[in-house]
Amino acid sequence: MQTVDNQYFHQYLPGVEVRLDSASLETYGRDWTHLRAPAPSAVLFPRNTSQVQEIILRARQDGFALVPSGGRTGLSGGAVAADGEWVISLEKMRSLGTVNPTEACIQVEAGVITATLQQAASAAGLFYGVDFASAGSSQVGGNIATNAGGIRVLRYGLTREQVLGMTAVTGAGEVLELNHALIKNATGYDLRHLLIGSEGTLAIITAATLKLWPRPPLRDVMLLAVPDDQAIMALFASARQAMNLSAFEFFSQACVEHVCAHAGLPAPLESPTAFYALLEFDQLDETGLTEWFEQAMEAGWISDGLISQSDEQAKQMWAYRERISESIAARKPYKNDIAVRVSAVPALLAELDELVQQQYPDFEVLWYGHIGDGNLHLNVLKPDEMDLNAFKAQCEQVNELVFAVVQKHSGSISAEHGVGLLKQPWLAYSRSEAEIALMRALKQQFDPDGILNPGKLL
Ligand code: S2G
Ligand code: ZN
Repeated sequence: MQTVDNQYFHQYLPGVEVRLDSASLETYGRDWTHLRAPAPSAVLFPRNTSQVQEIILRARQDGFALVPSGGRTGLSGGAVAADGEWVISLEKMRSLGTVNPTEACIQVEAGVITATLQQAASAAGLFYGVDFASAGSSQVGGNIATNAGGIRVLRYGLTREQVLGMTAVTGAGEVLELNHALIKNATGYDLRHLLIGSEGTLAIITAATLKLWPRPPLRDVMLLAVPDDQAIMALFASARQAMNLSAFEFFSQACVEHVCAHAGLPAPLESPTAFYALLEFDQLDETGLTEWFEQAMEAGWISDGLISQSDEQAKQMWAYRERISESIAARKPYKNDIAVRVSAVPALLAELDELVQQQYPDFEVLWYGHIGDGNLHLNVLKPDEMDLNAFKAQCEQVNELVFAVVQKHSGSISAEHGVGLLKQPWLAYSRSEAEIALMRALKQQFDPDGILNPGKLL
C-alpha cells in the first residue's frame, strides 16, 4: 500500500482539503466509544459530492479503506478509524436549502448539525421530528447512516421516516440520486431505505431532503413516580389511550441520583422511587388530566407526579432524562441498547432484572430509555478501581445471556445505536443466516472492493 503524504494528495486529489497532523488523526479517528486507539492515515474534508466521488475512486485505485465521519457521536464504534484508513469528514458540507413550505421539506448537506436543521425548521414555523441529547454535535449524514431515533419516535418515527430523498456515493464511486423527494414512487426497490442505517458500509451519504412537520401544539410534560417496572407498561397503555403522546421515557432512581449529582439538580419529586416515567403530550384540559392522574394513582401505577406549568419547567423535567448519558460518561459505562415489541417489554424487564442481579452483583446497573418504542438502555457502570479491559470482558460474557433473552423475544441487540464494531460479534442474535448472507451480497454490489468502513456491522 502506498504511503500517503501531502505530495500524494496534492498530486492525486488536488483541491481536496487534507490533514495529516497527529492531532487531527486522533480527533477524527474516534467516536464516543473507547474501543480502539484512533490511527487513520489521513483526514479528508470534501466540499461537495463530486469530491467525495473522486476520493472513493482514488481510494479504490490505490487500495485505501475509507471511514465516513460526521459528528462522531456514535456509541458503537461505527466511525472509529484504527487501521490506517482515510477518514472522510463531511463537516465542510453543511449547506442548508430553504424550507419548501408547499412540500414541508428542506434539502441539507450531510455535514449540517442536527440542531441547526431543527432551528431552520422552527424559523420557518415547522418542526423537525427527530431529537436526542447529542443533537448539538451530531450531523444529519451520520443520523441517516445510523437511522438515529431519539426521544420522539413514538410520534414522528426514526430518521428513516424523515428522509424523502438522498444523494449518496457508493463504494464503487457511483453517484446515486435516490427518490428525488417524491411522496409516491412505485418503481422498484427503494434503495434509499437500504442506505438508511447502513453505517457508511454501502455508500457515503452527501445530502438529503428531509420531511418537516407542522409545529406541534402546546405540550405538557409529566414526571411520574412508578413503583415497579411492571407498572410502567400498564401506565403506557393507559396514557396512550388518554392523551396524544409524543414521548414516553423511563429511567431508574439510580439514573436520577447520577444526574442530580452531576448537574447539581434537586430531586425531582418528594421521595425516591424505583422508576420514573416522563411523558410529553399535547396539552389536555384540566379535568381530563386530573381524572387520568387519579385513575393511575388508584390503579397503583404511580405514587406521585408532577406536571409542567411552563416551557421552562418542562425543559427542567426533561433534563432528568436527557442528561443521564453525560452524567455517567466518566464511569465508562458498558452500554446495551436493546429493543423488543412493546408488548414484550414487561417480560423482558423481568427476565433481564433477574439476570442482571445474578451476573452483575457488584456492578451498578442503570436502566433508562424510550420504553414507548420498546427500546431499553441497560448501562453497567465500571467500578472505579476495576481495569477497563477486565470490566469490558466481564460485560461481554454477560452479553451472550442478555442477547439470548432478547433473541427469545425476537428483539434487537441494537435498537438505535447501530452495530458498528461493538455489536458486530453478536449480530446473529438478531439477524438470520439468510439475512446476513443477503446483507453481505448487497455489500459486495455497493462496495465491490470492500473499502467502505471495513469491519463495521458485517
Ligand atoms: C439515550 C443516548 C446514548 C446513551 O439517552 O436515549 O440513546 O447513553 C441514549 O445510551
Ligand atoms: Zn436512546
